[in-house]
Amino acid sequence: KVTTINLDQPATEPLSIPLPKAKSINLIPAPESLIRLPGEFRLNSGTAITPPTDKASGSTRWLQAELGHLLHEDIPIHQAGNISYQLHGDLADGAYCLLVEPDHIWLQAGSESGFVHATASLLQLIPASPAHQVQAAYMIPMVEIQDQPNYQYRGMMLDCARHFHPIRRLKHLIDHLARYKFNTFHWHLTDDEAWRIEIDAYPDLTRIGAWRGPNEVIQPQFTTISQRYGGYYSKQEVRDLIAYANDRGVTIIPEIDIPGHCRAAIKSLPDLLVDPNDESEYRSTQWYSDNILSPALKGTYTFIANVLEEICELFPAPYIHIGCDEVPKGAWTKSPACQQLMEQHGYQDPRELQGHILRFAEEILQARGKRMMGWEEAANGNKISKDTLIYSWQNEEAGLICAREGYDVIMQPAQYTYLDMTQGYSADEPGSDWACKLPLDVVYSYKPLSSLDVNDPVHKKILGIQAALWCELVNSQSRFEYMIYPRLLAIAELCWTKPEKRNWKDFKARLNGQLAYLDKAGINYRRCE
Ligand code: TNX
Repeated sequence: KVTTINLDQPATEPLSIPLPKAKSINLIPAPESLIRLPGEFRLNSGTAITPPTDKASGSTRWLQAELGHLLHEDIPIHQAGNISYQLHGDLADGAYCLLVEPDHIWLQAGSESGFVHATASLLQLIPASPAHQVQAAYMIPMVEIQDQPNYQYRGMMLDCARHFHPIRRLKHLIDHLARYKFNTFHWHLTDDEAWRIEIDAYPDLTRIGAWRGPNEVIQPQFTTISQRYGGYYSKQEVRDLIAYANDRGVTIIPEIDIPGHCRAAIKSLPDLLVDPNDESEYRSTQWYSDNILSPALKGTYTFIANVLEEICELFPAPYIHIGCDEVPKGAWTKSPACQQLMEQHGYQDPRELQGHILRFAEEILQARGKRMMGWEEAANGNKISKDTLIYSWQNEEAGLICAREGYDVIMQPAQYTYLDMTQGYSADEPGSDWACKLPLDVVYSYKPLSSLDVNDPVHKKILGIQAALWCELVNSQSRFEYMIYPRLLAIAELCWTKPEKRNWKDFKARLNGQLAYLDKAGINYRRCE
């Protein structure tokens, strides 16, 4: 069919589709300042981006992908475009201005991250249309926004070991992390139940360790899995995900959890990792009795060095997380080789052996120019340097103690940020509750560091806040979404917005606007009362 276009007539949108009006502005996290002006910018097939500065090239790709998705056509880049990224050297790292005028949108920043944040705000200003409906135009309200983050580190940890999350799901999550101005994805890649990352030196780690069942006993229900299932990430998939996240301003930090939570590695490489003379008896929190690496085995150090070497090479992030949570009492107590190692170094307590392993890992990472990160237990035993960054998870106080000792700290207190905790009070509400029950309003009620005096120098040691989804009980896309949304949005605001600007009622009102978007995206978020 040939269509004749009358060039004398201005292009119009098809009349049958009503134009959605720009309504209230529902940004999450709340920006520092926002002025609404009368007027609107019409986003349609005439929209184009002017050639961006270097620092905005990732943001531009992200914006093109999102707008292309909304309009079902490619957004070109040319000199006469009506969306422009402008470099403003005086804007601090992460800060941005967003100006929407009727005929032009300006995104201004002095840093890559600032451009990403401006893009995130712009995307949130686009009104959500009904699910699966492509519109010919979207009306973006005329605004002037000036904004900057409260915390420099804004993260989410995802456990991909207990259950495997396919790359598609991770990309979708990263889209949302970026949309809500998170800048870090902490990727928990290994645990007792599985090992999820390809390591060239040890193909058995994924050939054996990436698969669960049958007849495997999983905790805490002691149920049996009848089918073999699982999966792992190839190095090529990882590189691709890193690039994808990088365009969206999200750094990916890998976690290889040692010396506890190592059952999958030990079962995969028994010749290397099993000390046949170790008769120690222990039960981990998750009830395993065979999941701790031995500090007295040469193989342990070969393993750590080889794995970390490949991880350092694969991930450009300046940090590598080595776990170090939950090594149970009793480990290493009945091993002649561990006994000997303790005597050799004058250690009084078997738990010092953990520091021994960590110090080795830290040296490897430092030699490759990386900073080590670990859970709060990594600070026990005083063997590692203060250069290691600590994540506190049991409560905020544990993190404050580490900060006072001189560590930089990320706060991830289970009582407020654990998305695996149940979000309601009825018995059929999914999730666990060992730390608390965690409905949305409790998440939002978290007042980080409120126990500290405003002038306490410890404030400077707290780099940020992180949400965490542990996945013992999360084995499907729909459960994954249900546990994450909308609580992630509350944590986004705790990370970004200054405390004096946070207000629960106001947040709830803005959340309604975001829920319309989540509906459109087909996300199975938990409905709020
Ligand atoms: C504690 S938080 C763990 C995880 C569990 C989680 C369940 C932390 C460092 N370790 O191994 O999955 O609780 O909520």
